[in-house]
Amino acid sequence: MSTDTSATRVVHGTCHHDCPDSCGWHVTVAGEGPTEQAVQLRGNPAHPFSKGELCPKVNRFLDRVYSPERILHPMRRVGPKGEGTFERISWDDALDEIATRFHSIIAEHGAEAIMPYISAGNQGLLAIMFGDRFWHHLGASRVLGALCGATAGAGASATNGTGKGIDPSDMVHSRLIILWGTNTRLTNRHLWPFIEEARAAGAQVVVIDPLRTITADSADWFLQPLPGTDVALMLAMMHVLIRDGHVDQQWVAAHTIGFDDLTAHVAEWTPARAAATTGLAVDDIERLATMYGTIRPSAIRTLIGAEHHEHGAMFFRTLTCLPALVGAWRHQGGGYARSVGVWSNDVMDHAALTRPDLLAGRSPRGVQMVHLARLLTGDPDALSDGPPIKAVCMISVNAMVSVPNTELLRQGLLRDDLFTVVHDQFLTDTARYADIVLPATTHIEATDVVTSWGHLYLGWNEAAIAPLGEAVSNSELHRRLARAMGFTEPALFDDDLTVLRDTLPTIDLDELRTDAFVKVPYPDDGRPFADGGFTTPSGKVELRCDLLAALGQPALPTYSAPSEAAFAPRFPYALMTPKVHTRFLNSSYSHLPKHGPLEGSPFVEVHADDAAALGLTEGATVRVWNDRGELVLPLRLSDRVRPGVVAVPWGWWANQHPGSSPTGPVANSLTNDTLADWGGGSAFWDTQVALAPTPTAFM
Ligand SMILES: Nc1nc2c(c(=O)[nH]1)N[C@H]1C(S)=C(S)[C@@H](COP(=O)(O)OP(=O)(O)OC[C@H]3O[C@@H](n4cnc5c(=O)[nH]c(N)nc54)[C@H](O)[C@@H]3O)O[C@H]1N2
Ligand SMILES: Nc1nc2c(c(=O)[nH]1)N[C@H]1C(S)=C(S)[C@@H](COP(=O)(O)OP(=O)(O)OC[C@H]3O[C@@H](n4cnc5c(=O)[nH]c(N)nc54)[C@H](O)[C@@H]3O)O[C@H]1N2
Ligand code: SF4
Ligand SMILES: [Mo]
Repeated sequence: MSTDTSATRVVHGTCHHDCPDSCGWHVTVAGEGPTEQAVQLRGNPAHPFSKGELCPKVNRFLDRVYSPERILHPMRRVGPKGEGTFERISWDDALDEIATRFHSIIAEHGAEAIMPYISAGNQGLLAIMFGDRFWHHLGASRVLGALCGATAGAGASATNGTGKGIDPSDMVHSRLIILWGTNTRLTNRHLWPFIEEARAAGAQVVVIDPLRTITADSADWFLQPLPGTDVALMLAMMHVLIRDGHVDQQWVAAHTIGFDDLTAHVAEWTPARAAATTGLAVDDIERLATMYGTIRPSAIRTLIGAEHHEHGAMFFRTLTCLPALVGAWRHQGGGYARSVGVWSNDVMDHAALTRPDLLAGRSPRGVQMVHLARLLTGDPDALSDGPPIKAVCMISVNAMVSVPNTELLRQGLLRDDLFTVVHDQFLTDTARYADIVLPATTHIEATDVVTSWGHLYLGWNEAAIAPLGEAVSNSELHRRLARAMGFTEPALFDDDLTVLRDTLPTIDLDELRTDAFVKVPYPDDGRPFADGGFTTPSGKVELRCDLLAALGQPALPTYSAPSEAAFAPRFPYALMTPKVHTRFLNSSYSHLPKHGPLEGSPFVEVHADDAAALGLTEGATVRVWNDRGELVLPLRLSDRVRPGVVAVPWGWWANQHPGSSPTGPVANSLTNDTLADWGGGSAFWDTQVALAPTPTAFM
């Protein structure tokens, strides 16, 4: 757990950010009691995946911990919502006020009028899930779906019955690696050395992305389809694989259902047809399919970005059919590599952590996480049954930056009759709208276990220092809320170590605490599905999925254009709002002085042809708008986007936009909050906008 020298001690930790790499770290702490200070935070060289390296965000993590901007005590809002004026109050007063409001809301509207809103700002098991116990016991609205990951998992599960894929680091054995809708070098940087290792052994690396990312720049071959059109490309690949005899007939016969239906279905998906839909060249589609049909082992790697579409689940459902057709699962380094968090589920007793039994037979109504803006503004389609939302408790989320349709969300958060609680480390754009702001610990101030979605190691995180000020961890917050509400159910008050022991019954926590990480079970030969073993109703890869048909979705992989395309006559440009900054992790860091300013400031990337057609030049001030919102940004001429596609980097808070204020618009002011086809994600990147010059000048 820690190594002591006379002056300092070194404590094991694991990064908590919503990042696939879950790096191991060491915190060096000097002093005791009032003089205690974390003096260094460095990568743990023994960590098998991150190998001692962190990243440009977390190399300066202590700037975050000791930032003068940290919220260190509870606060009550004293000015108008959004203005950001608060007074310091005691924890007792804060909890009293919350409990009083919750009790009166429950008496008048029922507990479903209260909504927890917990995202993955801290991915520790306790941080993200222990609170479920409290919300279950309260009978609050159940939050369905997620801002991240739910659609991808649901799409892959339709085909395979499970979200499981191969261990991404096994791609060292691959000879063809297709990075499909993932920006590895930025978002999953510690995987890149494994890819380079494969490449040194002869692997070819193909990137498929509507944006020419830094990963695309490092690929052997880059394909740039129009956003949201990949399913057409996949169907044409299937067409070529079948036409040219590249299907592994033996594997398909043994481990799939629906091949004949699929064959008939993709007959019309010629490369020429897919070329017209995707904007790719026919020859490139043929070449990609032939490579995929002939090179072994082949791995398709994807992560999250491609799910942010109305047909995001269909992307993942269709993609997972490809390795089955060519029998890619036969080989180590063959198959499909996505989030591997599902492997950790095998060692986790999820029910022991979240205690659904505390619902005590009730089944509170479900509300969609990505529909926060619609829920808070009483949209009857989003809130079809039950009471209006009267209170929201936001934990580990900066919704005003991260959730789609920000301007509608602002209207919701401005409601006088909405009681908003925010628990965070900083006065985020979201916290400004809170009635009560509560101080959160950083990850070096709380013990937890972090499961990873990028590698197979569980990581221990030991509290290295005592909480600063009056900050509390997410688990302690929920214990305090339970006490303030007058609840007596013992499970709401379990201490952290008890909860972790119950959650990870097969893991020796003392050993984990000493070693810092432990690998979750995974087949030794690295071929989890070589001989089938899928968990669909048929036990096979479902090329035809009758469960989907029962949900009203096509049983066979099917391309559909997004509904947002109907706005193209008024809003002709497709808008991407991606993660592009090496010093940002989602909405975190852009406000810190050694992070945000070093990344410049927001801009809109436009292809030279589009800029010329609009009469715009580099640095021009551009209005970017649609019916949801409007941004005014400097134009950057870019060959990273195709004509017809524009990009605004995401992660900036409002006041970092040129000429803006803390209550100004952000990238998500423009984005689409349509629910994905299934799984409960958002169609962030099916967003159409218009562009025009504007006379506004920036200082
Ligand atoms: N336009 C656009 N929008 C997007 C995306 C995109 O690519 N483009 N990406 C989407 C994706 S994939 C995701 S995951 C979401 C992420 O959206 P968020 O979940 O909002 O992002 P984070 O910045 O990771 O974390 C949010 C907050 O958690 C706080 N925090 C950190 N640790 C703790 C803790 O221990 N306790 C508490 N209470 N708070 C803590 C941080 O200070 C931060 O303010 O955004 C989504 N939104
Ligand atoms: N530096 C840094 N690292 C991060 C984060 C961060 O904010 N900053 N965020 C973390 C989080 S929360 C997550 S979820 C992961 C995400 O990890 P990734 O999924 O790798 O990253 P994204 O940038 O969300 O999306 C990947 C790519 O998908 C592309 N894409 C979008 N739509 C389509 C499409 O229709 N077709 C295809 N082929 N590609 C498409 C985008 O252009 C983008 O380049 O990254 C994590 N790592
Ligand atoms: S943000 Fe990601 S890459 Fe950076 S230290 Fe954390 S887990 Fe590692
Ligand atoms: Mo994410």
